[in-house]
Formats: sequence, structure tokens, C-alpha cells
Amino acid sequence: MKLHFLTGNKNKVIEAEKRLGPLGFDIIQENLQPPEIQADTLEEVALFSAKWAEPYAKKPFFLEDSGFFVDSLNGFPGVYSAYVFRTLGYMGILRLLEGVEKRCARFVAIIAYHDGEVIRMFRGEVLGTVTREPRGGNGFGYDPIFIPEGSSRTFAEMDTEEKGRFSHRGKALENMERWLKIGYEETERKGLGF
Ligand code: ITT
Repeated sequence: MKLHFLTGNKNKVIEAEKRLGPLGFDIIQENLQPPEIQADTLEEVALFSAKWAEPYAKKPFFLEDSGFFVDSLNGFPGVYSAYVFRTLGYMGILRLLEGVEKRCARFVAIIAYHDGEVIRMFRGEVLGTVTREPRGGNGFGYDPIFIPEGSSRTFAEMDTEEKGRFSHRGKALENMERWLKIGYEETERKGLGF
């Protein structure tokens, strides 16, 4: 089954392919870029983007809005993660946390999936801590400064498969995959096929 993934971020595509490819989903990256609205939640951003893309995108499609939320910074950079990464980078976050002992943070991913008729949302979240120095050369974005709970290594020290077992994106994809599978089985049961 073909799934069109609307994103300009190749790393997101690689992570989605790693997870959904072996299950028979063919992930096709589409460089259709919805405008990034300013909103208080990732859900609002993802929903706006999916509605905006509806007339242009091939179906079924999904897109994903994600963010990095640092507790001691009251959730910053949160919905502004992409902009803050472009302007301050992860070193900017480390500077803001200089001398700060409480280093809890989380990544959140919201997937908006459009099946041609309706939009469904799937969420994934991972808790962890911010390092004092960047570590590792894999991944993207804030990966070098984030250690998920249950590991002693940063996302940037993991390969794609290992990161996917912990990550917000992995969990959101898993939720979507579970729903797609039920849809698929239901469709098969009714003899409708895809
Ligand atoms: P899109 O084209 O899909 O929008 P993007 O990179 O702009 O790609 P977002 O708008 O969802 O993605 O912004 C999320 C930002 O949060 C992203 O640019 C990274 O800096 C950061 N981020 C999200 N997921 C991450 C991950 O798994 N590892 C590291 N940083 C991540």
C-alpha cells in the first residue's frame, strides 16, 4: 500500500521507511510544504497542514509535526522547535541550560493521516534528559543532546532502528500502523481489498 509522506525532512522519511517498509507500506516522500502556522499546540499545526494540503496531495497521505519540550524552559522550544533549531541550534539549548540541574525533556510527534475522506491524528511521546554536551553523529535536529529514558545513549548515538524503538516518531508511527492494519484487515474481511 502506498503512503504519501508530506515532508521536507529526509530523516523523517528514513525513520518511517524503516518502521513501515517491512510491513508492506511503500513510503513516498512528497515535497509539498504547507505554511507553518503559529499555534499553541502541535495538534493544531498538524491539522491545519493536513487541511491545507488536502486539495493538492495524493491520497492517502500523512504528515507529522514534532517538537522538543524542555521542562526547565517551560516547554521551550516546543512548537517552535524547527525555527529555534535553524536559529540557535542545539548548542543554543545547551547554553540556556547552563548551570541547570533539572534537565528533563520530551519529544512529541503528531501525525495527521488523510485517507481520502477524513483526517485522523496519532500521537507519540518520549521522555528523557538533556545532556551537558552533544554526543553522537547520527540522526538530525536535537538528537545529539537527548537521552531517552531506558537508555544511556543519545538518539545521535543510536542507529535508525534503535532510535525508532524509543522515539516519539516510532510511537506515533506504531499507533498509525496499528490503525491502518485494522483498517486493512476489516477491508480484507469484507473482500474489498485496497
Ligand atoms: P517537515 O517538513 O516535516 O515539517 P521539519 O524538520 O520542519 O520537517 P517539524 O516542522 O516537525 O519538522 O519540526 C520539528 C523540529 O523538531 C525539527 O526540525 C527538529 O529540529 C526537531 N525534531 C523533531 N523530531 C526530532 C527527532 O526525532 N530528533 C531530533 N530533532 C527532532
